Amino acid sequence: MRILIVNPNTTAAMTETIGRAARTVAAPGTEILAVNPADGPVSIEGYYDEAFSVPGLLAEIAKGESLGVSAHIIACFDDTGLEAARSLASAPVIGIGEAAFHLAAMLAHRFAVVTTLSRSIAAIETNLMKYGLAARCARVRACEIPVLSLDDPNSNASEQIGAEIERAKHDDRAEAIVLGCAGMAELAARLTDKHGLPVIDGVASAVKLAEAFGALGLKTSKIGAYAAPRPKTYLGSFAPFAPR
Ligand code: 5HY
Repeated sequence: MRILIVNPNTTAAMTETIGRAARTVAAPGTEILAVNPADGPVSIEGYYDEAFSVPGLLAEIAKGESLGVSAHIIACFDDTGLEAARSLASAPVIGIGEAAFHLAAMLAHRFAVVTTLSRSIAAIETNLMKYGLAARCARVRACEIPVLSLDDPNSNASEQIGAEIERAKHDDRAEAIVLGCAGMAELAARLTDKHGLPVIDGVASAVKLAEAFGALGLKTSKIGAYAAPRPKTYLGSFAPFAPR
């Protein structure tokens, strides 16, 4: 099967990290296509960045559909543009945030999230409510490292995230941790070993869920919320996005 993973920000180095993490867990015979839009924010930190990442994301999803991929993954922890992508695509669309939340809820009574900046917390809390999992998440924490500083050796990211993990264990009674950024994907195994609880990365979670949907022959329901958009005219620079 072939899985398209879209990093909705425009930083190619982060897309490579995401692709590497996905290929590490992909089953033999699963091909990973990791892409990012050419236009849009270099990182997504809050609602404004998120809004400007969605058109580029949807353009990549449309390309994946024309390639006939078996599934799409949105590799931004805010699950940016998830519902629009599900309306556009026939193949399943998995957000790394939703994927990680569900795995955490099946491994622990209470979990916590450690994301990048505090400004990203609100969107994650809103998604937890939307997915019906807010009651299982003790707290969404931030390590206060900007998205593009995660792979800077001087950012001390692993230690900073680790400190929040220890606070979540002791103060929030968290029994599992969800890493709240696609750029943290390669830290999960080391943090699990170091902190003695499941530390879950959404990229790997989404890849295995995509494979499961493929194996089960399950696709997005197109008879309700995610029905194809009604054909209509879009004016101006968005004309190419018009539903036909
Ligand atoms: C992400 N931003 O996974 C989110 C994480 C965040 O560019 N990729 C980004 O901090 O909201």
